[in-house]
Amino acid sequence: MTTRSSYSICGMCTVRCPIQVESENGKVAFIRGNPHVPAMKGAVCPRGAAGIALINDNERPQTPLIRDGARGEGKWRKATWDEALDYVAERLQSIKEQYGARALTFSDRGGPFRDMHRAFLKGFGTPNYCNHDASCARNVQHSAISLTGMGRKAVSYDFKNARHVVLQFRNIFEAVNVQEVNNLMDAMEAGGKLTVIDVRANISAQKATRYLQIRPGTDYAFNLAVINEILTKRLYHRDFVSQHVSGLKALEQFVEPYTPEWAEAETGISADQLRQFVQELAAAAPAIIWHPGWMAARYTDSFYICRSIYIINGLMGAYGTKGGLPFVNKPGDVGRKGLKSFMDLYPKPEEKRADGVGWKYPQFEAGPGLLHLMFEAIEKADPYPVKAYIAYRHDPLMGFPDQDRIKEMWQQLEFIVSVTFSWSDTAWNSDVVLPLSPYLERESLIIAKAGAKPQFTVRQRAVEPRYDTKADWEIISGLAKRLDLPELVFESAEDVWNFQLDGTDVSITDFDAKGFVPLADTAPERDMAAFKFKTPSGKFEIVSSKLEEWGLPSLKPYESPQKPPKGSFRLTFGRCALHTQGHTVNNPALFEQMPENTLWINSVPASELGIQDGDIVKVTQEGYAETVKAKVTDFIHPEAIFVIHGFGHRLPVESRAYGKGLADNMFMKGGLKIWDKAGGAIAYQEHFVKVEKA
Ligand SMILES: Nc1nc2c(c(=O)[nH]1)N[C@H]1C(S)=C(S)[C@@H](COP(=O)(O)OP(=O)(O)OC[C@H]3O[C@@H](n4cnc5c(=O)[nH]c(N)nc54)[C@H](O)[C@@H]3O)O[C@H]1N2
Ligand SMILES: Nc1nc2c(c(=O)[nH]1)N[C@H]1C(S)=C(S)[C@@H](COP(=O)(O)OP(=O)(O)OC[C@H]3O[C@@H](n4cnc5c(=O)[nH]c(N)nc54)[C@H](O)[C@@H]3O)O[C@H]1N2
Ligand code: SF4
Ligand SMILES: [Mo]
Repeated sequence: MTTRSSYSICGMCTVRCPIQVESENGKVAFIRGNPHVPAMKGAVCPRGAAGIALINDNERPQTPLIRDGARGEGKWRKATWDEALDYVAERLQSIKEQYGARALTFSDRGGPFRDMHRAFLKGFGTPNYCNHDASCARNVQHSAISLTGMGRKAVSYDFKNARHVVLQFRNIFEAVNVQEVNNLMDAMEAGGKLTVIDVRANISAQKATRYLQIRPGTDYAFNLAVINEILTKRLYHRDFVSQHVSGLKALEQFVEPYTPEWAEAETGISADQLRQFVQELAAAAPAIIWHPGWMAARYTDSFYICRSIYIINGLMGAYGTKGGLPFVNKPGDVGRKGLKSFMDLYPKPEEKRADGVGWKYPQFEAGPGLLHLMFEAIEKADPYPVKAYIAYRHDPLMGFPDQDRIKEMWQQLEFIVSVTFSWSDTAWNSDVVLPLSPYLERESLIIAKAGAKPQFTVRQRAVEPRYDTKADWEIISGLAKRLDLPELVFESAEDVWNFQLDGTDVSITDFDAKGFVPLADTAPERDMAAFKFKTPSGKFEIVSSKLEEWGLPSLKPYESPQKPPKGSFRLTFGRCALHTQGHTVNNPALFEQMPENTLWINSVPASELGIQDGDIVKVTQEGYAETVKAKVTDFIHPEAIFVIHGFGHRLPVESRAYGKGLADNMFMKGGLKIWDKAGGAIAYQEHFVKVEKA
């Protein structure tokens, strides 16, 4: 028997936990958390363990496929890699000749593995790279920038040493990050407090020291009243605020009307509870973390909710603090060189982005654009025609609202390619499917991880591909070779890694010991007294000159959300520990553990509608209907219903997932137009649905 142990990075979700993989005779035998990373405690989550089932899934694309029938009809011709890559390169080249390089757009799942494919786009000559983030954390990112001049990942969360953690639309025990969960549990064992503010009592709420059930859409009201209480009782961190915060006076004036009593009527959370909570929070400060949210693409005021959260962290002095939000270090911060970037091989394309981001919308970061605006540009050929689209590890037909509208917009695309390891609605509606090897069967680029001690980490290939699939670098190399970009053509993963490590004093054998290479022995101390935020004033800017310049208020008055009409509910959604987004429902192991979602509905409206726990209910919106099993509970706000996202698959190739559960994304008609104009993200929870007994 040949056994092998390799270090890898889990790819079942975007947390990307460090793992160690044991294989026997070329098959994966065991996956554990990387034992050299203490906070992993040797564990992976249930999805991480299902990486083996992903390999064994015979219902994933197994060879390159070229569309034979109409788009979406599901008629495919199997192709060799040479044939498929020749075909893709030829189509991209001819579109480039006819419309220019800018006629190619591309979206991916964000994250650290993008350097090579973004370089490919730059080399090709298009500015139109997008990521998924308009459907996820864009509001968090833009709100962080507006206050600190730095992105959301410039700080980390020191859960282990926190004395009070607040989760507001953040369900850490189900939307899992293994290290964060372990650290938070350690903190709670040491007496740290956890407050959960949510529309329903999720698993995090069940573990919390305090659960505050909030009326959906009113989080901003609650937070403004918290700020009011902090300021009127002078509970803020004097040193931090006097040294680093500007705009306190304006904030004081602004929150004056937003008293705890006022908020009670909006949110349903009593003024007493709010006051007690704020007292406790202030007592634990500065070792507090009020998490700014992750999937914060929910309301048209989500950007301002995120800002209010960051402001509270600032008032509590949590920035740069142990047990709070310490700043992370990059290789340069510890005197080391970062990875050599493929992106630097090519000049920046001069064209403006088709989605208007960075020029028509100067308030948004141009880098990843906004995909919903890109789709609009595609449909209208405004400001110019965009004719080819590569969806790379991305399923916008499930991840963005109003699938029918998107398909209509895509009719203007002459060519759609999907690069994926599982079937998805997007792959099904593409012209070519290029099957990516699952993460245990492929290497990836080395990544630089910022942190207290920055490090380089590698994903090694644990086993050879079971089917005719390829690694990212192989696919990009294959296209680069055909499109005259020789700098991006590599013969082996080692060559790719050696390119990246060039000049860093790290060599690829240095990863053999632990799977990662720390770039510093100790975390450097940061002198907070001398610290400058990256805003124009160097302060944490509550009043942002930049926002005002763009015509956006720094402090936006609260607007009460619409109440659902009788018999209707606000559609809310989220994640569970057993699935990742839309792509694991058909995974044999995870499907078995959770084959369908249920619809959470409060027992009072349920009884008015004659709905009992376990009944099948019909959910409708503008003539569209699906059925699903009801979970009748007291633990959800009566105005909301809730489902786990990712279910309701309708692809015949996915025999297990087919027809199981409800697809929340199908109940968001017109949703591409409903987005947060200050934060950029889609507002997914501004939709109402009718529920009745089926
Ligand atoms: N297991 C698992 N883990 C994951 C993922 C996964 O798919 N599965 N995906 C990863 C990704 S991409 C992301 S973005 C993160 C998401 O991580 P989170 O944002 O933490 O996860 P969600 O479950 O989307 O939402 C959190 C909570 O928001 C609540 N909520 C809904 N509406 C409101 C509201 O109006 N107010 C308040 N206060 N709460 C509300 C929901 O009930 C839910 O409990 O998870 C990551 N981790
Ligand atoms: N209605 C509604 N819409 C939502 C959400 C919601 O809760 N409700 N959630 C939003 C959120 S938070 C996000 S992040 C987006 C997610 O939207 P997507 O990013 O589209 O979600 P995934 O299902 O993770 O899609 C990734 C695709 O990439 C493929 N893939 C290939 N290789 C890999 C790999 O190594 N790792 C992973 N993970 N995938 C790979 C998968 O097979 C899958 O088809 O959707 C958003 N949209
Ligand atoms: S949280 Fe789970 S699925 Fe996500 S990367 Fe970590 S082990 Fe994998
Ligand atoms: Mo996300």
